[in-house]
Amino acid sequence: MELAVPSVREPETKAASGGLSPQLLVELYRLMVLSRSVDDREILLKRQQKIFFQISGAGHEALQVGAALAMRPGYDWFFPYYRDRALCLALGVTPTEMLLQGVGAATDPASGGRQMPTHWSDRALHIVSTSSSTATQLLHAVGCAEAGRYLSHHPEAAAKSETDYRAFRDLEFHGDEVVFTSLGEGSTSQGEFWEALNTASNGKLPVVFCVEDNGYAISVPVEVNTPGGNISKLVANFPNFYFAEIDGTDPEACLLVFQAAVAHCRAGLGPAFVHGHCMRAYSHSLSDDDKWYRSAAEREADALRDPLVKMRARLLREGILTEVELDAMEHALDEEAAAAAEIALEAPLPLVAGIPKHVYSADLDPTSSSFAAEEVQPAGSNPGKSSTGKGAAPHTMADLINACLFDEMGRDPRIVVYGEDVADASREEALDEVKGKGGVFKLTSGLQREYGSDRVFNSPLAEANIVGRAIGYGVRGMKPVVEIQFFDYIWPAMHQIHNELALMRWRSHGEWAAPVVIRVPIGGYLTGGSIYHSQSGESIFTHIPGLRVVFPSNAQDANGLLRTAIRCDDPVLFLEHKRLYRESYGRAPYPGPDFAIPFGKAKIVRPGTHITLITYGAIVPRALQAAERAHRENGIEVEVLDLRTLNPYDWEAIATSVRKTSRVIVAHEDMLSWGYGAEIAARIGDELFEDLDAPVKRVASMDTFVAYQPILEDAILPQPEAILKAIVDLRAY
Ligand SMILES: Cc1ncc(C[n+]2csc(CCOP(=O)(O)OP(=O)(O)O)c2C)c(N)n1
Ligand SMILES: [Mg+2]
Repeated sequence: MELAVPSVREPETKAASGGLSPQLLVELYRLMVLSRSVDDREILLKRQQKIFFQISGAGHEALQVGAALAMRPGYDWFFPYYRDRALCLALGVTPTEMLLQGVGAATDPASGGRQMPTHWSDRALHIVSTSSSTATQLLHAVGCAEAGRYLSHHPEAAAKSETDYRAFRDLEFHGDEVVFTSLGEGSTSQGEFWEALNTASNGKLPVVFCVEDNGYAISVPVEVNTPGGNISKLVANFPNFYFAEIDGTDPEACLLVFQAAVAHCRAGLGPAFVHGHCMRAYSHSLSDDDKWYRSAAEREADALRDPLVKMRARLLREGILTEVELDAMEHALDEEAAAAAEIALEAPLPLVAGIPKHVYSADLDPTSSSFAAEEVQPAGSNPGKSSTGKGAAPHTMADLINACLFDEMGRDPRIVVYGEDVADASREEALDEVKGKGGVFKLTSGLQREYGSDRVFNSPLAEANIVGRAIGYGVRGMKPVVEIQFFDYIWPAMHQIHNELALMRWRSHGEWAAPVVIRVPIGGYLTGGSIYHSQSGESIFTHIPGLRVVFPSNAQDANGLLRTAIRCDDPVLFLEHKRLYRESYGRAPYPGPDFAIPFGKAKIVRPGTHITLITYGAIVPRALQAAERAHRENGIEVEVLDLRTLNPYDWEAIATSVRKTSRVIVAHEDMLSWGYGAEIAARIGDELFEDLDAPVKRVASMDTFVAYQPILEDAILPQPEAILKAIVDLRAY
């Protein structure tokens, strides 16, 4: 039974009867029952072992249909969570599409068989791919809202370009668009929940936060997660919000409140926080049984609040539908779900050969010759706007990174730069009299002054916030180039990097991507940098499929590789060695505004015939010192290979050199065990065994953190002497 309700998305004023029109009440019920029918069908399929996981939205339907009908799919934006079946159905996802994901079909439009059921994604409807991680999506929603606002203030940014990632991005935006995001009450314990509220509140962003409070987080009751047991009380003092706490089992109350919440956001007054008390009609998932931890009395009391039971009773009580009509409607919806299941069970399964598809962009290959603009332009031909880093005089790595940011921001209005302390001054009125901060290492100096405070700004002191928001910007086609102040503090963002940023493209089967650049000062040799300002750890990130990792060793490479990172269609972790920022080693003239270096191309920084030394970053100058001494003192000719990018890395260059020398050392600053060199050494042992005359050697730091006292620091980090010793030993092997 289809009941068309043409005006369903128009704000309903209360009818004379004191409520919504009967037609709309029936439509709300239809959507709720359809959602439950699809859940019940999935549960059956799971019990028959035809699908492999099930988690339901049962008990949450009223809240969700209320939210969906207050918003505009394909116009507004949605960052839901796994319970939001009724929301997604009401937005326009079909039962068939949902069950295609259940069976893991090739034709599952949300993920091509990669994600569990209820991990929503629909490009046309603006439902952005979500993960299983609780609360990460809230920061994406915040970044998405910021991007929408930015684009409506800078419509020129929507223009396409033929030359970079923008060629593949059609940008849509509306000045009054609203972003919806939801989570369970237990997930409000996550720091990312609070980080999202902070930024939404501060920026008066049009984000509707919906807390679906069913009283439990798997087996953990609300009072354990939330002091006092009520999240509304805790968030009440955030400025600029519209707040509502409602009975989330009453679809009418929900719709009316969401209409008010959305109106607040559309009017630009700020975000909204809707806290709906719903219930769990079933256990957490089919892997759970709530009889293990809830009393019978509690479960029975909860069952009385089932929104379907209540709404059915109301439709009968008010004479809107008869028992016979309700039975017919419910039966028809059950049939609809059953028919969808039939289609899903017949659907083609994904091909094993397709597994690597969409790990990286298929549109733009950063190793391709289109990035090979290694031609250095004559100095002075591009005056640029930066006060530093231009002209023929040799410049530091810091200067040439700054120059690249200046050039690229001038070229591409989609770039925004933010992070901790990256602005010149958040209080703009001070800019007339102050020099400006521009980053703790001054790498972003002058950018705010040149490009304005909506393109270059300070983030809160929260690393997950920085990366999570960047993902929201990224899925809208913007290019955030964010800074994590020190590699040592990247860890709060690790969840966002690992589970969200790097996965967005693969898990959505190419539908969404967040080609964000994260610049990170890294490394030691600082004399006194100690434990929390000396860390390395690049192999932890090269172990993440979907993330490019770049690690330049000199000013010119840093400039060219950062340009490629910015123009590339994949997320990039751009590691900048702090010790190299202002070294006299590796300075270079300004190479021009289009100088780029493709990823995956190593550089022979010293040719040699006896030993191949593979390295990168701050070990490059140390390896060169050791190689010079080996030449002078021992007559050994070492070929030093600077990898420059770690994912992808240049296997061809490694293999060519090793075939020539038959002896190889891999040297890096990070700890020896499980370090980047372990993978390179293992692959050489595996694929070049026949070419080797000696075992592969590694030089790296000790398996400890870096200590403060310089004597300890020197002993912990690999020094040129240790590299020289390895060279001499290996030659004698
Ligand atoms: C970051 C993270 N930690 C743990 C989990 C495992 N987990 C999945 S759902 C869940 C409970 C969530 O409870 P709540 O936020 O109240 O949402 P509900 O499922 O009740 O709707 C947990 C612990 C996860 N998915 N993500
Ligand atoms: Mg819950």
